[in-house]
Amino acid sequence: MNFKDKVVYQVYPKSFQDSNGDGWGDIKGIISRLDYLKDLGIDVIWFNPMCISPQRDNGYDVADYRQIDPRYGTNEDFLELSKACKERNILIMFDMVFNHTSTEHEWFKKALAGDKKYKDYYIWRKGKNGSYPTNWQSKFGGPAWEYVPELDEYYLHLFDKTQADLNWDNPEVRKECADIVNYWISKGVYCFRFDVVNLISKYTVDEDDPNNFDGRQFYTDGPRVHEYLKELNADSFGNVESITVGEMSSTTLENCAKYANEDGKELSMVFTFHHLKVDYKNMKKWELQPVDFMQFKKLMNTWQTGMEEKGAWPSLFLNNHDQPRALSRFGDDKNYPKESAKMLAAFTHLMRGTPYIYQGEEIGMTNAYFTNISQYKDVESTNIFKLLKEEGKSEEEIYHILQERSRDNSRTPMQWDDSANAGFTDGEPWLQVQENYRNVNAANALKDEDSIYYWYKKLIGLRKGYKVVQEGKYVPLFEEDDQVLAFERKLDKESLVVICNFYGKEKKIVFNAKGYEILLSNYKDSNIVDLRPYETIILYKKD
Ligand code: TEU
Repeated sequence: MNFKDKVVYQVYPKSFQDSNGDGWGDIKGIISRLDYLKDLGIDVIWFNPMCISPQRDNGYDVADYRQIDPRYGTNEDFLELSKACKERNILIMFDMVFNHTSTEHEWFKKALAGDKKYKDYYIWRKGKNGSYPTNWQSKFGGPAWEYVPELDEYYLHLFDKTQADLNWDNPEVRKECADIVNYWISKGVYCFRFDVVNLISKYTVDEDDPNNFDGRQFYTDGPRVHEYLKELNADSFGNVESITVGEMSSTTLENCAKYANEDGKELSMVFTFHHLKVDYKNMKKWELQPVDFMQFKKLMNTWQTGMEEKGAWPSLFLNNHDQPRALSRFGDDKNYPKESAKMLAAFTHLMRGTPYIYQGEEIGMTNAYFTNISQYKDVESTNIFKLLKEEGKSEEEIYHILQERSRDNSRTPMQWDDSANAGFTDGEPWLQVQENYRNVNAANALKDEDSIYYWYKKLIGLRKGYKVVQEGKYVPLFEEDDQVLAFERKLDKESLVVICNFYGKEKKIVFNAKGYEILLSNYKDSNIVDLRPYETIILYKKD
C-alpha cells in the first residue's frame, strides 16, 4: 500500500478518552473521538497495545495476543471501532510486541510448569559462579536475568522482569507470531508496528558486556533478524496490502536500509532514535545535557540522505509514548509555545518519510512536570527513582531528571476541554492531567484559526496536495549554520524549501528566494531575511 502520502496518528489508548468513568481510556471513548481525527486529516491510527496484559509496562507485557483487555473493552468493541474507522477511511495500525511476552502469558506459565515445548519458547541459562549468567542490565534498570528456583535457571528479560524474551531461533515461536498477525488481518487490521523488532535475534546471550552495560551489542540487529523479518513478511502481512513499521533500537543505517527497503521484502519503514539522544550526556538517558543542535542536524541530514540513497523509507517523528514532549524538549513551551510547536511540526512533516503525530502534540501539550514520585506511574520511572537514589542523588535532582526524561511526560491524559480532568474522564484518571489543560485543550484549538491544530491540518494538506512533499529528494541547506535547520525537497520542476529557526532568538539569513512563493509561515509577513524566534517558512517554486 502507498505510505508516502499518508499521515499516521498515534493514540495511547489508556490516555485518550474514557467512556465509563473508570479513569482509563477505552475503545468506546476512542470511537467517540474519531471525527476529531478525521477532521485533522490523518489516514492511519497506530494504537499502543490493547490486548490482555497485567499492565506492568502498559500493555507491552502481553498475556494474550488475541483478546482485547477488558479495561479497553471487548473484541466486539474492537470490531465496532474497526467499522467506524473504515467508514471514515482511516486505517488501523496494531502494535505487535514480539520480542517478549508477559510472564503471565500461558506459554510462559507452561514453561514454568516444566513443559519442554514452551520452555523452549523463551531463553534460559544456568547461573555462573552462583550469580547471573551474564552481567547484562535490563533497559528498565537492574539485571536482565531472573532466577526461577523450581527450574534452577534464569530467563532473559531485556525489559522488565515480567517481560520474558521470546526465543526467535525456535521456528515454532516464529510461526506463533505469524499466526497472531494473520489473526488480526482476518479482523481487518492491515497495518502493524513491531515493537523493538531489531532485538529478536541474539548473537549470543552468554558473554558479559565488556562495558558493564546492557549487553546491546550482543542482541541488536542480530545475525538472523533480516531472515526472520522476511519470513514474517512472507507468512503474514506480505500477503495483503499492508503498511508496517519496525521500532529499531540503537540500530544502524546499513541495517535500516534493509529493514525498510523499498523492495518490500521486510517492512515498509522504521523508527530510529539517534536524533532523540542528542540531549543524553555520554549517551545516558538519565544524564542531562542541553540539546546538541549541530549533532541533531547532522544526524537528520545523514539519515535523510542515507536512507534515500539506499532506497529505504524512514518514519518522521519527535514524539511518542516513550519520549518527553518535543515542545518542552526542542521548543519553548513557556514563551513561544505556538511558534515553536509549529516550527517543529513543519520540520517533521516535510522531510522525506511518513510523519507520525502523537496524541496531543497537535494542540501543544507539554511535559507533565510532576513534582512527586507518587504522580509517576511508569515502571521505568519508578525503578530509576530508586536506582538514582541508591546512587546518592538527591530527590530534588532526581525530580529534575524525571521532569525532563520520564515517559509519563507524554502519557498524561489527552486534553479535550477545560472541564474537570480535561474532559478525559468523569472518574479519577489513572495518571494525573497536566494542569495547563484549562488553556491547552482541543476545544480551544478548534476555536482559534491560528492554532497549532489548524497548522497541522495545513501541513497534512501540503502532503496531500504536493507530490514533492511525498516523493521529493531531500537536499540539506545551511549545513554549517548553528541556529537554522533548512532543507529543500526537489522533484522534477518542483522545489519546496523549509527554513526553521530552532532557537528563541532572531537570526538573519541569506537565501535567494527568487521565484518562490511562501506557502506557509508561522509569523505574518515573513521577509525571508530576518527570522524571528522559532520562525519557520515554507517556500515553493515550480519552473
Ligand atoms: O520501547 C523500546 C525502547 O527501547 C524504548 O524506547 C524504551 O522506552 C527506552 O529504551 C527506555 O529508556 C518499546 C515500547 O515503545 C515501550 O513502550 C516498551 O516499554 C518497550 O518497547 C518494551 O516493550
